[in-house]
Amino acid sequence: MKKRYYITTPIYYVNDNPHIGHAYTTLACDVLARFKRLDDYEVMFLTGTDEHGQKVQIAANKAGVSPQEFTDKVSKNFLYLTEKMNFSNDYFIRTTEPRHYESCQKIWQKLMDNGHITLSAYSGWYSVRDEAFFAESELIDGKAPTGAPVEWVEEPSYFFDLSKWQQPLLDFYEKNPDFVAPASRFNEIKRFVEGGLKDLSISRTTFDWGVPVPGDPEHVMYVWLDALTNYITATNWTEPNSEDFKNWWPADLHMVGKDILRFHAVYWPAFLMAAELDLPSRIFAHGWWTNEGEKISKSLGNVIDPITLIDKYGLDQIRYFLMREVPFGRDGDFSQSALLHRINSDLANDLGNLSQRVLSQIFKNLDGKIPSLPINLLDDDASLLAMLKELPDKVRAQIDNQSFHDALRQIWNVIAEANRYVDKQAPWALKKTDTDRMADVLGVLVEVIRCVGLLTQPFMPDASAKILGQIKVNESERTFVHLSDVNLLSGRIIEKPEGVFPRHQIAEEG
Ligand code: ME8
Repeated sequence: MKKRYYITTPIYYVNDNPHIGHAYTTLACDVLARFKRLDDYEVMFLTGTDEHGQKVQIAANKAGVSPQEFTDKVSKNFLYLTEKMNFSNDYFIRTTEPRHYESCQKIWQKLMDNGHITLSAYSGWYSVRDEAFFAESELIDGKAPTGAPVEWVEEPSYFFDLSKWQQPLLDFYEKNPDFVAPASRFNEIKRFVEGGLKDLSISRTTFDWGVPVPGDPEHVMYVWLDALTNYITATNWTEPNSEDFKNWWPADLHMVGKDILRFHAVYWPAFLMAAELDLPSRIFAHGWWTNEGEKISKSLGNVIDPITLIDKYGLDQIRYFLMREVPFGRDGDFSQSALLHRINSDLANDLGNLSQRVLSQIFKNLDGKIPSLPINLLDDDASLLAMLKELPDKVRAQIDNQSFHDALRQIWNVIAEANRYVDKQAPWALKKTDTDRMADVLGVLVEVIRCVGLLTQPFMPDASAKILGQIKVNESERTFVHLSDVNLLSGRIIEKPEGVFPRHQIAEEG
């Protein structure tokens, strides 16, 4: 039986247009999902849209349409982004799906039956932008800690007994030291829980765009209980004896931005424990992008549209940049010059030139016939090939840690070494003096290009496919078991190679 891997993105609020931040989270999941599939896992990769709540209802009212019409229309923007970014998600969930209503009502009923929900009344501060409740003591200058405005809310409300879950959560964290990453964020979560938890208001009566509370339809469920439940809805857990649920739950990884870690690392595990469901294995909170040093926001008018970037620079260039530029987990700044540098230096020069130089020489000097590895390795051959052999495990370890930038750094270390090797061996000079040695050198290099091309597939699916296609790696030979198939290509005939990564003129950008 194949190993399974279930990975999720946050589901995005439909009141906003998709921007670089949304693309970033889903991209990280896409890289992981693709990597795991190539590594012989059966994968379920879930993304989608969060369509309920006061924020969405207000946006629909502003647009002068019903919330359902509004969400039908704007969720398509996110669907379009998944296509444009070449995301390989297996499903795109929408919280307005009927099965999701059933799922939310089922979890509610479980919490109710297990005695964790009571009816009372809420009075306090609510931030619609964050869809979160705040105590007076948490406000900063009369605003939510995120800077969002808050409003005073007084209404009947059901409460979840979150306060009772402090110790079980702390015990769980203790037993599962990798539950939240990066470690610094996990520490913040532990400090927060150690500080004590208050019962959580989980229903609202002052608007109606949400899932009705079973048996009390005056109330709609708090949007975060509804939203988090999407992760199990997608496993069809409401179906009796659901195979999908058995196969996929608990999730292996919930990928989120640091802004919503508390909901995932505190509330969600508490809901799941209270409903007697298993907890996800890991939650990774990545950092935030700023734009040329400024916070990205609609009001500042500096929102970065991923579609514009893709059209201008190419999809795989953007995918590479986002995964390479900023250590995953940290905040990062988006700058045009950093993007151009990565495109020209890492892609066009390092990888693009390596591949183009080697393939042109095979094409011109060996009639296009791919040579095998040398029978007698010289020291330089052996050391480059040894480095190449160690690469897959190194990359795998970084991917399992969600250190995407480090995975790419490892790959580019090998590319740099291969470029030094070409310069030193100078196969173009060997053409006149020792054609056997020339073929040996090109044989080593084509093996580097093959393994690098296989390993870059999750990051740059199209560009990698082009490179692999040029060296005649069949589609059935592109999974990671083939990494160790040395000499797979020997004797295959290549065509005239074409550059895969065009350079961008920096001067043009002004
Ligand atoms: O919070 N940099 O949805 P949301 C990096 N519906 N990532 C960013 C970003 C930035 N500048 N801006 C947004 C919600 N993100 C809820 C989630 S899940 C059960 C419900 C990303 O549309 C990041 O992943 O506000 C962040 O967590 C997410 O978008 C918030 O998306």
